[in-house]
Parts: sequence; structure tokens; C-alpha cells
Amino acid sequence: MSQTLIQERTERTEWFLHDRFGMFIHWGLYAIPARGEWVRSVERISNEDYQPYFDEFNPDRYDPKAWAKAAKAAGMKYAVLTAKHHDGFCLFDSKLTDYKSTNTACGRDLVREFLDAFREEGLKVGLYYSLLDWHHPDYPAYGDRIHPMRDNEAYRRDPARFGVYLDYMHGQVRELLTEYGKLDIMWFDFSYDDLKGEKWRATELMEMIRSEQPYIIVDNRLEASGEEGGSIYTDNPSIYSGDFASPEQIIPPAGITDNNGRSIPWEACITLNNNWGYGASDHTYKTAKTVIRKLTECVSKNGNLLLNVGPDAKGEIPLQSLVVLEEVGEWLRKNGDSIYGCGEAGFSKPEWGRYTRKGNKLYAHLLEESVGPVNLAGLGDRVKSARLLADGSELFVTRPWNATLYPNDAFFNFAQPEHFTYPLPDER
Ligand code: FUL
Repeated sequence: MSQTLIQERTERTEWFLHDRFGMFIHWGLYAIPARGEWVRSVERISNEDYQPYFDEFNPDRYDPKAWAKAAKAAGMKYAVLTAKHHDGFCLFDSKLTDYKSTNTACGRDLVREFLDAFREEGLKVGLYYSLLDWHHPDYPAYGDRIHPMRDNEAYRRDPARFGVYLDYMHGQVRELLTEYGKLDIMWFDFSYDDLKGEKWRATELMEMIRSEQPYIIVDNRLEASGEEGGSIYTDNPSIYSGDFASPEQIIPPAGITDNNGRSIPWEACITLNNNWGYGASDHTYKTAKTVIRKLTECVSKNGNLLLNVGPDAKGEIPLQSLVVLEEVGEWLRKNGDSIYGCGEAGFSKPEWGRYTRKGNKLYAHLLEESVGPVNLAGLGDRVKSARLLADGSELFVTRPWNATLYPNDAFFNFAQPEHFTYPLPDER
């Protein structure tokens, strides 16, 4: 990637690297069958059989202000909503299609209301836009291993008409960039097989994006698949390589660096249960403790966490998600100093947990239950003082620093020159 592109990316992503924690929202017609957002492809549902969900869609409890308040109280600093997922249904009032929320019983521009509400709470806003489209007649089913109609000859489409779809896709992105105010993130999803990069006319698309909204940050999936989201294409640099890498459901073992060993902005997107879209019978929710550990791990490797919720067909975020978010927020209110504006510490990972760091403060996150002294090996005599982050109280420490520290709580933060401890909520 050229020096100019790297420099511009550094400027654009400054707020992103500070904010660290965001909300992903997967919402659309698929909230009605409530078996995840891939239901159309997995169950090979035809247009005709998917139509009743459009006819029925009426999320009369959609209250984006309540969502925004929940995100803010959880300590999240930005949010990304699916403006269009793979099923092609648009949550915004696109002039280029009838397949949109304003034409359903609810009659609302769900994207506009989301943007207004989240901006009002002071959160940054982003939109997810699916490059795939299982509804559009010119999106190629032919040769497509994931299209719902993949096995049905009658639905095979003329690959030569792909350009018509690309005009539509570019046009919709332009609508989002020109009619909805300043956006902070454009989250494309995704490339696969040989459908990537210039197949999407990605240079042209990115040039349009940069000219409409120079500061918007864009993920790397104009080039990467979901599985490859964690990598960034520094060997083959281009304007569409993206501002950040997007590892999905995993936290990269050693963060993400470019070929020169420089850390690259990245964001792990992770579900709260096992689905992105609402799953009525999916009760596999992560605990607040697990979420906090993941967030801490991301930050300790210079990454962000985009945590997903899947609102139901009425427009409500499931209560089980809200309970977890609230608890994470409680923890962040006390311990947010160890997350926001923090990054990799530059010390090797301690046995007992993780370090995050901001300037000369080193935060020690003790993730293993500890009954005795904790070894601070590697810090030499560089530590000046140690404090519990949650209440500022002094921690008992013995010198030399690579010896011991006795936290009363199982979890603590450590800073240089101050260090801190804090308790995590109990595992349920
Ligand atoms: C994937 C999509 O296929 C999933 O449905 C989800 O949106 C995830 C974030 O990206 O690639």
C-alpha cells in the first residue's frame, strides 16, 4: 500500500482505534422466520416463498432511541446496521428498488431513524451493505454456490447481465452516502470465489465513496471473504484494500500486521449468541465476563470488538442481549480507562491475563483466578506505583517489580507509573 494511502488510513481511523467497542446490528425480514440471516440460502427458499415475510413485516416496537441508549450504556462508541443484507431487502428508502421497508406495512425508513437516534446519543454510525443480493434479478445465481436458487436451472441467470446489478449496487451505495448525512463506516460484505475486487468495479466504487465522504472508513471485504476478513492485502495494494481488517468470529492470535510488521487497524466482529440475525431458539448467549475478556483481548492486540445483536421481528433487541450489554457497561464505567484509547502494551503476554496500555499507564487484566502473589516478570524496576482501577486504592506490592503483587480481587489492572485492579462480574 502506498505511503499516501497508509497516511490517509491513519488519519481516518484515529477515532476508530480510540473507541474500540461498537455494536453490530443484523436486522431484516429474516427476523420473522427467526432462524438466522442465511435462512433463505440454507433452506433454499424461493422468491415466492420468501415474499410473505415482506408482506408481513411490521416492526411496530422499533425504537432506535432505545437501541442507541442501550449501546451507549454498554460503553459502545459506534454502531453498524445492516442497510441491506444478502436477501436484498433494503431497510432504507432506496429509489432504485421497491424491495424496501418503506413499502412494507411499517412504512418507515429504518436506516434514517437508526442514524438519527444513534447520532443523537453521540455515537458514530456505520452501515453494512451486502455485495451479494439474492433478490435482484441480475445478481448471478449461475455458478453461485451460495445463492438460494443455486440448484434450480430455471433460476440460472445470464452472467452478462451482472453489470446491471453492479450499476444498482453502486447506485444504492451512492444513495446511502449522499442522502443520509455523514457516515463514519461503510461495512461491505463480502467477496468470494472469483467475485472480488474489480469484479465489483471496486476502484470506481471507492473513488466515488472517497469523493462523497472522504473520511468514511471502509472494511476490507471488497476484496476479502468472511473467512479471509482477518487478512488485508498488502501484497497487492489497492484503493479498495480497506481501512481495517474484519476477522469474523475469531480474535487473531497475534493481532494483525502488514508485511513490514506494522499493526493494521482491525475489528473482530462477534455474535452474542450463535446467530447474526435473530434466532428465536438460540439461547447460547455469551456471559458479560466472556464479552469483557474478548474486548480486553482485542485491545491488547490493537484491535476493536464489534459485538452483534439481532433484533426480533417486532424491532426489539432480545432481553438476553440487553442484560449482557448492561453488565458490560457497568464494568466499562469503572474500567473504561483500560480500554478506550488503549492498545498493545509492548510486553509479552503474562501468564495470568493480558496487558493493555495507554502512554505510560499499563493496565493489567488478571483473567485467571489467583490466590497468591502475581508475578510481574519482565517489567524490571520500571513500575512506579500500582492502583486498583475500580476505586483507585493502592495495591500491596513488593519490590523488585518482577516479584509480586497481592490483589484482593481476582482481576486487576496494572499501570506504569500507576497500576490498578478491578473485579469482573461473576460468571453465570
Ligand atoms: C458474513 C455474512 O455472511 C453473515 O451473515 C454476517 O453478516 C457476517 C458479519 O458476515 O460474511
